[in-house]
Amino acid sequence: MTQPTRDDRFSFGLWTFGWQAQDQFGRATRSPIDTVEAVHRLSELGVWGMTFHDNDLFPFESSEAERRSAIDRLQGALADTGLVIPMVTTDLFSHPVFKDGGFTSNDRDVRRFALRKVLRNIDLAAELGAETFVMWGGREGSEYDAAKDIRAALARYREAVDLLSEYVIEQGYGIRFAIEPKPNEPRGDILLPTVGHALGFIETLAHPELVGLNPETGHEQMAGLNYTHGIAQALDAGKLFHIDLNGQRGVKFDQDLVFGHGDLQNAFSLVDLLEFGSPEGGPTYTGPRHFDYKPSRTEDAEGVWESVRANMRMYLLLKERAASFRADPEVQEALAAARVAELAEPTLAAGEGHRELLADRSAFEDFDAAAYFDGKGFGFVRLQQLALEHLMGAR
Ligand code: ASC
Ligand code: MN
Ligand code: MN
Ligand code: MN
Repeated sequence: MTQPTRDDRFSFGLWTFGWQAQDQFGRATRSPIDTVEAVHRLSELGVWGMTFHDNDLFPFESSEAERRSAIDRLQGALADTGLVIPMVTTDLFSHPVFKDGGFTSNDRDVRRFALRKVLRNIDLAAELGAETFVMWGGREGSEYDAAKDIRAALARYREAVDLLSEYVIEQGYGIRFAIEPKPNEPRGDILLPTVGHALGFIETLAHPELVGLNPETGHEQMAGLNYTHGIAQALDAGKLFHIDLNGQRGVKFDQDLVFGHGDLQNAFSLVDLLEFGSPEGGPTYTGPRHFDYKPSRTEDAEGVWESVRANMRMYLLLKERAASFRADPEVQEALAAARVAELAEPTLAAGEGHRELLADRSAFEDFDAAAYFDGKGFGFVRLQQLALEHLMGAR
């Protein structure tokens, strides 16, 4: 079960294993990886899909012929291996032109250029059969409050997403958009910093049905937030269109570690939610299991592929651990004692409204609130201990 297959729907960004490990303080430690070789390698490892930013596949400065030849080479490799391209995204952050953002640069000419770059890339996404188009606005933000009119920036963001939505509708593309929140880095403060901010923004759009989320594990955790909670709220809103799995250890720079190599407990609860969280104990999310991580700068070429394997193995191991947790009779008993399922029961009885509730003396006048002092504990610690024992393989 811990051997990945296509049915697991694992996908990787071309920029992940392809990262040459240049950072703020040091130059690259690895050679570039050829895209065609990478597709073959991924396929051998049991990977199902690959994703990319336009400029992961061909440089910003490419001529039309160079761009086409990169796309053709990729399509050849896809045809040879059966790998698919479930998601495409646009690089609106690397080139100097985007230093103050793409959709929300103060410079209107840059905003118009950014829109044209994305429209062109949407055509490519459609050509390759991608169903999801991710928008990570890494440069959409500011360092200085006086330098950015945030309300105007949000209006321009909305104008951009509305235009792109109209475009996919008019072209008849089967593409949906997924906004990826991140609180900071590379900007001091990034717009739409968390799942919650992005959910609020989506409701202001002209076509909210076409726009959902691509939450990344580490990005929520950089804000000190519980990623599993964020994913649950995205599911509640019907907005989990795509997912970026990786690892992060606390509130610090974006680590992009292997999935599970950061907050392991949170990774466990996440996999449990995705795979077994429906009321019937089945999956809550059936889209790609996409890894957006970076092989650490210390790794050489073999280490890179080892880290690709590690992401999938962590996911499958956590899926196994979550299944064993759920199957354990002692856990079921602890869940019942903790009354976890009781929360699914509506607070009001069928047909009951405020009048009936006000008339129910047992709900207030006769309710024994004092019983909760020195009694009526929930037993959550015992449940957590059992969860960790399963996570550790001790049960
Ligand atoms: C993306 C995405 C990110 C960023 C980052 C680029 O498309 O999901 O988190 O770009 O990986 O380095
Ligand atoms: Mn990240
Ligand atoms: Mn990401
Ligand atoms: Mn990333």
